[in-house]
Amino acid sequence: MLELGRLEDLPQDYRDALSAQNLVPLWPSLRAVLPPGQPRPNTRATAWSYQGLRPLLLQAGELTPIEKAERRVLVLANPGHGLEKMQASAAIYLGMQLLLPGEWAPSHRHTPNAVRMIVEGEGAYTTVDGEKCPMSRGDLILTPTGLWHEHGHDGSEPVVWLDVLDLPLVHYMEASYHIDGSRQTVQPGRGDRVHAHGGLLPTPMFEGARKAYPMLRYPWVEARAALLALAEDQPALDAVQLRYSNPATGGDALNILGFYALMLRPGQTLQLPARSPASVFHVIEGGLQAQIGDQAFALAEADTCCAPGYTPITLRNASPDAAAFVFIADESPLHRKLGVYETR
Ligand code: GTQ
Repeated sequence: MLELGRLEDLPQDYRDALSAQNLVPLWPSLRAVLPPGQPRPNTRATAWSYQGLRPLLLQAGELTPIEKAERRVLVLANPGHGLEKMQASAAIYLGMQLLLPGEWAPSHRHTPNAVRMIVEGEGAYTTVDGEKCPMSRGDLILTPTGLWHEHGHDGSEPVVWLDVLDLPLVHYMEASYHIDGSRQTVQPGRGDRVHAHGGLLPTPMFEGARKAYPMLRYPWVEARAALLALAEDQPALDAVQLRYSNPATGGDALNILGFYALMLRPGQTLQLPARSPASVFHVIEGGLQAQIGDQAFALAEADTCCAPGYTPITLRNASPDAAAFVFIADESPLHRKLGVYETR
Protein backbone atom coordinates (compact mmCIF):
# COMPACT_ATOMS: atom_id res chain seq x y z
CA MET A 1 0.00 0.00 0.00
CA LEU A 2 1.19 3.46 -0.94
CA GLU A 3 2.85 5.42 1.88
CA LEU A 4 0.98 8.71 2.21
CA GLY A 5 2.39 12.05 3.25
CA ARG A 6 2.16 13.02 6.93
CA LEU A 7 1.00 16.27 8.46
CA GLU A 8 4.53 16.80 9.80
CA ASP A 9 5.85 16.72 6.24
CA LEU A 10 4.10 20.01 5.55
CA PRO A 11 5.73 23.35 6.56
CA GLN A 12 4.18 24.88 9.66
CA ASP A 13 3.30 28.16 7.93
CA TYR A 14 1.37 26.20 5.26
CA ARG A 15 -0.50 24.24 7.96
CA ASP A 16 -1.31 27.49 9.77
CA ALA A 17 -2.58 29.05 6.52
CA LEU A 18 -4.86 26.05 5.99
CA SER A 19 -6.22 26.18 9.56
CA ALA A 20 -6.86 29.90 9.28
CA GLN A 21 -9.30 29.16 6.45
CA ASN A 22 -10.82 26.03 8.06
CA LEU A 23 -9.09 23.75 5.59
CA VAL A 24 -7.57 20.33 6.26
CA PRO A 25 -5.37 18.19 3.99
CA LEU A 26 -7.00 14.79 3.45
CA TRP A 27 -3.97 12.60 2.76
CA PRO A 28 -2.53 12.47 6.32
CA SER A 29 -5.90 11.19 7.60
CA LEU A 30 -7.11 9.22 4.59
CA ARG A 31 -6.17 5.79 6.01
CA ALA A 32 -7.78 6.59 9.35
CA VAL A 33 -11.19 7.31 7.80
CA LEU A 34 -10.90 4.62 5.10
CA PRO A 35 -8.86 1.81 6.67
CA PRO A 36 -7.82 -1.09 4.42
CA GLY A 37 -10.03 -4.20 4.24
CA GLN A 38 -12.36 -3.59 7.12
CA PRO A 39 -13.29 -0.97 9.73
CA ARG A 40 -11.39 -0.52 12.99
CA PRO A 41 -14.31 -0.46 15.43
CA ASN A 42 -14.03 1.24 18.81
CA THR A 43 -16.73 -1.15 20.02
CA ARG A 44 -15.09 -3.81 22.19
CA ALA A 45 -16.58 -7.17 23.07
CA THR A 46 -17.78 -6.43 26.60
CA ALA A 47 -19.95 -8.31 29.09
CA TRP A 48 -21.94 -6.99 32.06
CA SER A 49 -22.80 -9.43 34.82
CA TYR A 50 -26.28 -8.96 36.26
CA GLN A 51 -25.21 -10.26 39.66
CA GLY A 52 -22.38 -7.73 39.52
CA LEU A 53 -24.48 -4.69 38.62
CA ARG A 54 -27.67 -5.54 40.56
CA PRO A 55 -26.43 -4.45 44.03
CA LEU A 56 -25.17 -1.16 42.56
CA LEU A 57 -28.50 -0.56 40.84
CA LEU A 58 -30.40 -1.25 44.08
CA GLN A 59 -27.99 1.09 45.86
CA ALA A 60 -28.89 3.79 43.34
CA GLY A 61 -32.46 3.26 44.55
CA GLU A 62 -31.34 4.28 48.05
CA LEU A 63 -28.98 7.06 46.98
CA THR A 64 -31.10 8.81 44.39
CA PRO A 65 -34.87 9.29 44.67
CA ILE A 66 -36.77 8.89 41.41
CA GLU A 67 -37.61 12.62 41.42
CA LYS A 68 -33.88 13.35 41.22
CA ALA A 69 -33.26 10.85 38.46
CA GLU A 70 -36.37 10.93 36.24
CA ARG A 71 -35.05 7.62 34.89
CA ARG A 72 -32.91 5.67 37.39
CA VAL A 73 -30.54 3.94 35.04
CA LEU A 74 -27.03 2.53 35.14
CA VAL A 75 -25.67 2.71 31.61
CA LEU A 76 -23.83 -0.32 30.22
CA ALA A 77 -21.00 1.62 28.63
CA ASN A 78 -18.44 0.19 26.25
CA PRO A 79 -14.90 1.06 27.39
CA GLY A 80 -13.77 1.05 23.77
CA HIS A 81 -15.82 4.20 23.16
CA GLY A 82 -14.92 5.76 26.54
CA LEU A 83 -17.39 5.28 29.39
CA GLU A 84 -18.52 8.93 29.24
CA LYS A 85 -19.94 8.37 25.75
CA MET A 86 -22.53 6.03 27.28
CA GLN A 87 -22.72 3.79 24.24
CA ALA A 88 -22.48 0.03 23.78
CA SER A 89 -21.75 0.32 20.06
CA ALA A 90 -21.88 3.02 17.39
CA ALA A 91 -25.69 3.00 17.36
CA ILE A 92 -26.71 1.08 20.50
CA TYR A 93 -27.25 2.43 24.01
CA LEU A 94 -27.91 -0.03 26.86
CA GLY A 95 -29.13 0.82 30.34
CA MET A 96 -30.43 -1.11 33.33
CA GLN A 97 -33.36 0.78 34.82
CA LEU A 98 -34.72 0.35 38.34
CA LEU A 99 -38.24 1.26 39.42
CA LEU A 100 -39.24 0.70 43.05
CA PRO A 101 -42.77 -0.04 44.26
CA GLY A 102 -44.97 3.05 44.11
CA GLU A 103 -42.50 5.04 42.03
CA TRP A 104 -43.40 7.00 38.95
CA ALA A 105 -41.12 7.91 36.06
CA PRO A 106 -42.96 10.82 34.44
CA SER A 107 -44.19 11.08 30.88
CA HIS A 108 -41.92 12.29 28.13
CA ARG A 109 -41.23 11.65 24.49
CA HIS A 110 -38.06 11.85 22.48
CA THR A 111 -36.62 11.32 19.04
CA PRO A 112 -34.50 8.22 19.80
CA ASN A 113 -36.34 4.90 19.61
CA ALA A 114 -36.32 2.70 22.71
CA VAL A 115 -37.26 -0.81 23.74
CA ARG A 116 -37.38 -2.36 27.18
CA MET A 117 -36.57 -6.01 27.90
CA ILE A 118 -37.92 -6.85 31.34
CA VAL A 119 -35.31 -8.52 33.53
CA GLU A 120 -36.78 -8.88 37.00
CA GLY A 121 -39.89 -8.20 39.08
CA GLU A 122 -43.64 -7.99 38.56
CA GLY A 123 -46.21 -5.23 38.86
CA ALA A 124 -44.63 -2.42 36.85
CA TYR A 125 -46.04 -1.12 33.61
CA THR A 126 -45.16 1.40 30.99
CA THR A 127 -47.80 3.49 29.27
CA VAL A 128 -46.88 4.14 25.64
CA ASP A 129 -49.08 6.34 23.47
CA GLY A 130 -51.99 5.79 25.87
CA GLU A 131 -51.58 2.01 25.93
CA LYS A 132 -50.82 0.49 29.31
CA CYS A 133 -48.24 -2.27 28.82
CA PRO A 134 -47.74 -4.61 31.78
CA MET A 135 -44.11 -5.62 32.36
CA SER A 136 -43.19 -9.23 33.00
CA ARG A 137 -39.85 -10.97 32.73
CA GLY A 138 -38.78 -11.40 29.10
CA ASP A 139 -41.45 -9.09 27.68
CA LEU A 140 -40.32 -6.67 25.00
CA ILE A 141 -41.99 -3.26 25.02
CA LEU A 142 -41.45 -0.72 22.25
CA THR A 143 -41.24 3.01 22.68
CA PRO A 144 -40.94 4.15 19.06
CA THR A 145 -39.67 7.61 18.21
CA GLY A 146 -41.95 10.44 19.28
CA LEU A 147 -44.42 8.43 21.38
CA TRP A 148 -45.23 9.50 24.94
CA HIS A 149 -44.09 7.05 27.58
CA GLU A 150 -44.02 6.84 31.37
CA HIS A 151 -43.36 4.06 33.86
CA GLY A 152 -45.33 3.14 36.98
CA HIS A 153 -45.15 0.35 39.54
CA ASP A 154 -48.07 -1.13 41.55
CA GLY A 155 -46.16 -4.21 42.76
CA SER A 156 -44.17 -4.91 45.89
CA GLU A 157 -40.66 -5.79 44.64
CA PRO A 158 -38.07 -3.81 42.69
CA VAL A 159 -38.51 -4.04 38.93
CA VAL A 160 -35.52 -3.93 36.60
CA TRP A 161 -35.45 -3.77 32.84
CA LEU A 162 -32.88 -3.38 30.09
CA ASP A 163 -33.33 -0.26 27.97
CA VAL A 164 -32.05 -0.48 24.39
CA LEU A 165 -32.01 2.80 22.48
CA ASP A 166 -30.56 4.08 19.22
CA LEU A 167 -29.54 7.17 21.18
CA PRO A 168 -25.83 7.22 20.15
CA LEU A 169 -26.78 7.39 16.48
CA VAL A 170 -29.60 9.91 16.89
CA HIS A 171 -27.33 12.04 19.08
CA TYR A 172 -24.51 11.82 16.51
CA MET A 173 -27.05 12.93 13.91
CA GLU A 174 -27.72 16.02 16.08
CA ALA A 175 -31.36 14.95 16.12
CA SER A 176 -31.74 13.95 19.78
CA TYR A 177 -34.12 15.87 22.06
CA HIS A 178 -36.97 15.24 24.49
CA ILE A 179 -40.23 16.92 25.51
CA ASP A 180 -41.75 16.61 28.98
CA GLY A 181 -45.42 15.73 29.17
CA SER A 182 -48.16 15.21 31.70
CA ARG A 183 -49.63 11.97 32.93
CA GLN A 184 -51.28 10.10 30.07
CA THR A 185 -54.87 8.99 30.05
CA VAL A 186 -54.90 5.27 29.43
CA GLN A 187 -56.93 4.50 26.31
CA PRO A 188 -58.69 1.22 25.57
CA GLY A 189 -56.93 -1.05 23.08
CA ARG A 190 -54.12 -3.55 23.44
CA GLY A 191 -51.95 -4.23 20.40
CA ASP A 192 -50.56 -7.41 21.96
CA ARG A 193 -54.10 -8.86 22.11
CA VAL A 194 -55.13 -7.80 18.62
CA HIS A 195 -51.90 -9.17 17.13
CA ALA A 196 -51.57 -12.29 19.29
CA HIS A 197 -52.55 -14.58 16.41
CA GLY A 198 -49.93 -14.95 13.67
CA GLY A 199 -51.05 -14.18 10.13
CA LEU A 200 -54.37 -12.67 11.14
CA LEU A 201 -54.46 -8.92 10.80
CA PRO A 202 -57.29 -6.51 11.49
CA THR A 203 -58.78 -5.61 8.12
CA PRO A 204 -58.27 -2.01 7.05
CA MET A 205 -61.72 -1.94 5.36
CA PHE A 206 -63.29 0.42 7.86
CA GLU A 207 -60.15 1.66 9.52
CA GLY A 208 -59.79 4.81 11.52
CA ALA A 209 -56.38 6.38 11.82
CA ARG A 210 -53.91 3.57 11.32
CA LYS A 211 -51.10 3.36 13.84
CA ALA A 212 -47.55 3.19 12.51
CA TYR A 213 -46.66 0.91 15.43
CA PRO A 214 -49.74 -1.26 16.07
CA MET A 215 -47.96 -3.61 18.47
CA LEU A 216 -46.04 -2.16 21.40
CA ARG A 217 -45.74 -5.17 23.69
CA TYR A 218 -44.39 -8.60 22.77
CA PRO A 219 -45.15 -10.91 25.71
CA TRP A 220 -42.41 -13.41 26.51
CA VAL A 221 -44.95 -16.23 26.92
CA GLU A 222 -45.79 -15.82 23.21
CA ALA A 223 -42.17 -15.51 22.04
CA ARG A 224 -41.08 -18.50 24.11
CA ALA A 225 -43.95 -20.64 22.86
CA ALA A 226 -43.18 -19.63 19.26
CA LEU A 227 -39.51 -20.60 19.68
CA LEU A 228 -40.41 -23.98 21.16
CA ALA A 229 -42.89 -24.60 18.33
CA LEU A 230 -40.28 -23.67 15.71
CA ALA A 231 -37.66 -25.93 17.34
CA GLU A 232 -40.09 -28.83 17.45
CA ASP A 233 -41.42 -28.28 13.94
CA GLN A 234 -37.96 -28.03 12.38
CA PRO A 235 -35.63 -30.37 14.29
CA ALA A 236 -32.79 -29.83 11.78
CA LEU A 237 -32.96 -26.04 12.01
CA ASP A 238 -29.80 -24.54 13.52
CA ALA A 239 -30.86 -20.96 14.15
CA VAL A 240 -34.11 -21.22 16.10
CA GLN A 241 -34.61 -17.49 15.91
CA LEU A 242 -37.55 -15.11 15.67
CA ARG A 243 -37.49 -11.52 14.56
CA TYR A 244 -39.64 -9.00 16.40
CA SER A 245 -41.61 -7.43 13.57
CA ASN A 246 -44.27 -4.83 12.96
CA PRO A 247 -47.31 -7.06 12.31
CA ALA A 248 -48.87 -4.59 9.89
CA THR A 249 -45.85 -4.41 7.59
CA GLY A 250 -43.86 -7.55 8.35
CA GLY A 251 -40.82 -5.27 8.55
CA ASP A 252 -38.59 -4.71 11.55
CA ALA A 253 -40.29 -3.61 14.76
CA LEU A 254 -38.31 -0.35 14.71
CA ASN A 255 -36.45 1.58 12.03
CA ILE A 256 -32.87 1.58 13.22
CA LEU A 257 -32.21 -1.36 15.54
CA GLY A 258 -33.34 -4.97 15.04
CA PHE A 259 -34.62 -7.29 17.78
CA TYR A 260 -34.65 -11.08 17.89
CA ALA A 261 -35.33 -13.96 20.24
CA LEU A 262 -33.03 -16.96 19.89
CA MET A 263 -33.30 -20.42 21.37
CA LEU A 264 -30.28 -22.67 21.75
CA ARG A 265 -31.16 -26.31 22.16
CA PRO A 266 -29.49 -28.23 25.01
CA GLY A 267 -25.81 -28.70 24.12
CA GLN A 268 -26.12 -26.67 20.92
CA THR A 269 -23.28 -24.64 19.43
CA LEU A 270 -24.28 -21.96 16.94
CA GLN A 271 -21.72 -20.26 14.73
CA LEU A 272 -22.70 -16.85 13.43
CA PRO A 273 -20.84 -15.43 10.44
CA ALA A 274 -19.04 -12.11 10.75
CA ARG A 275 -21.63 -9.46 9.85
CA SER A 276 -21.20 -5.72 9.58
CA PRO A 277 -23.63 -4.64 12.35
CA ALA A 278 -22.71 -4.67 16.02
CA SER A 279 -24.96 -6.79 18.23
CA VAL A 280 -26.06 -7.30 21.82
CA PHE A 281 -26.94 -10.56 23.57
CA HIS A 282 -29.01 -10.71 26.74
CA VAL A 283 -29.74 -14.05 28.43
CA ILE A 284 -33.43 -14.39 29.26
CA GLU A 285 -33.25 -17.98 30.43
CA GLY A 286 -30.42 -20.46 30.95
CA GLY A 287 -26.73 -19.87 30.36
CA LEU A 288 -24.49 -19.25 27.42
CA GLN A 289 -20.87 -19.31 26.39
CA ALA A 290 -20.15 -16.56 23.88
CA GLN A 291 -17.00 -16.49 21.82
CA ILE A 292 -16.69 -13.05 20.20
CA GLY A 293 -13.63 -12.90 17.99
CA ASP A 294 -10.81 -13.99 20.28
CA GLN A 295 -12.67 -13.23 23.51
CA ALA A 296 -14.70 -15.73 25.53
CA PHE A 297 -17.50 -14.89 27.95
CA ALA A 298 -19.57 -17.09 30.25
CA LEU A 299 -23.02 -15.51 30.45
CA ALA A 300 -25.46 -16.43 33.20
CA GLU A 301 -29.15 -15.59 33.30
CA ALA A 302 -29.79 -11.83 32.92
CA ASP A 303 -26.21 -11.14 31.79
CA THR A 304 -25.66 -8.92 28.77
CA CYS A 305 -22.80 -8.61 26.30
CA CYS A 306 -22.08 -6.68 23.15
CA ALA A 307 -20.07 -7.60 20.08
CA PRO A 308 -18.53 -5.32 17.45
CA GLY A 309 -19.48 -5.79 13.82
CA TYR A 310 -17.32 -7.71 11.33
CA THR A 311 -16.56 -10.29 14.03
CA PRO A 312 -17.41 -14.00 13.97
CA ILE A 313 -19.43 -15.10 17.02
CA THR A 314 -19.99 -18.56 18.45
CA LEU A 315 -22.75 -19.16 20.98
CA ARG A 316 -22.85 -22.36 22.99
CA ASN A 317 -25.45 -23.69 25.38
CA ALA A 318 -23.42 -26.03 27.59
CA SER A 319 -26.45 -27.37 29.45
CA PRO A 320 -27.19 -31.00 28.48
CA ASP A 321 -30.89 -30.74 29.29
CA ALA A 322 -32.12 -27.13 29.35
CA ALA A 323 -32.66 -24.81 26.40
CA ALA A 324 -31.17 -21.32 26.56
CA PHE A 325 -33.18 -18.27 25.48
CA VAL A 326 -31.45 -15.12 24.32
CA PHE A 327 -32.67 -11.66 23.41
CA ILE A 328 -30.62 -10.07 20.62
CA ALA A 329 -30.49 -6.46 19.50
CA ASP A 330 -28.45 -5.39 16.50
CA GLU A 331 -27.82 -2.60 14.03
CA SER A 332 -28.88 -4.51 10.93
CA PRO A 333 -31.97 -2.45 9.92
CA LEU A 334 -29.71 0.60 9.94
CA HIS A 335 -26.94 -1.13 7.98
CA ARG A 336 -29.45 -2.39 5.39
CA LYS A 337 -30.99 1.05 4.94
CA LEU A 338 -27.55 2.60 4.56
CA GLY A 339 -26.57 -0.09 2.05
CA VAL A 340 -23.49 -1.12 4.07
CA TYR A 341 -24.84 -4.43 5.40
CA GLU A 342 -22.56 -7.37 4.66
CA THR A 343 -21.80 -10.89 5.80
CA ARG A 344 -18.31 -12.32 5.52
O1 GTQ B 1 -37.21 5.12 30.21
O2 GTQ B 1 -37.69 6.81 28.93
O3 GTQ B 1 -32.38 4.33 29.63
O4 GTQ B 1 -35.73 8.36 28.19
C1 GTQ B 1 -32.69 6.45 28.68
C2 GTQ B 1 -33.56 7.47 28.32
C3 GTQ B 1 -34.54 5.21 29.53
C4 GTQ B 1 -36.86 6.05 29.46
C5 GTQ B 1 -33.21 5.34 29.28
C6 GTQ B 1 -34.90 7.36 28.56
C7 GTQ B 1 -35.41 6.22 29.17
